[in-house]
Amino acid sequence: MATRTLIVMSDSHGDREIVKEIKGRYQGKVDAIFHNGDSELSSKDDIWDGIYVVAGNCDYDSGYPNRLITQFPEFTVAQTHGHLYNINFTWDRLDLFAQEADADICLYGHLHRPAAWRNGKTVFVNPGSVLQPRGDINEKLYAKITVTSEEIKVEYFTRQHELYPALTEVFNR
Ligand SMILES: [Mn+2]
Repeated sequence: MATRTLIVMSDSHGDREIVKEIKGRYQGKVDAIFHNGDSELSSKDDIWDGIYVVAGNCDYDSGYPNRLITQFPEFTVAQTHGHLYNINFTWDRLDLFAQEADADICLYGHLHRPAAWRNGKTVFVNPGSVLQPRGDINEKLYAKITVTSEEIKVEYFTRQHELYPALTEVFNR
C-alpha cells in the first residue's frame, strides 16, 4: 500500500492561528488533517475546509458532529472528542465506539495529554493540546500518524514543528 500520512490536532481552545498554521503547513502534502474538538471556533469557519473536525465539550456551536468515521482504502479512522464516552473514568465506551466502527485508528482529545496505545486491532491516539498541555508533558503538541502495510507510527511535534522524539510509538499492523 501507499504510505499514508495523517496530521492530528486537538483542543486549540480559541487559538485560530495555530489551526491555520498547521493546515497551511500540511494541506495538500498529507492524506488528511483532523481536529479532535474544543476549537471554540464557528463550525461555519472556512478554516475547516479540508479538515475532519468534531465537537468538543467547549464547542457550543451545534454544527459539529460528535463523531466521524473516515474510511481510507486501507484502513478506517474513528474520531470523537471523548467527553461523551466518559474517558476521564473509563476506556470501555471509547473502545466500544472504536470496535463498532471496526477502526484501525481511533482519534480522541479532551484530556490534553498526548497518548498513543493499542487495544485489540485499534491504535488510539490523543494528539495532546496545541494550546493547553496538562499532565507530565508540559509541551503544546500535535501528532503525525504514518500508516504503511507494516506499521502505524505516531510522532508528536511542537508548535514550532519540531519532533518531540520521546513520545514516538510504533505499532505493528
Ligand atoms: Mn479541551
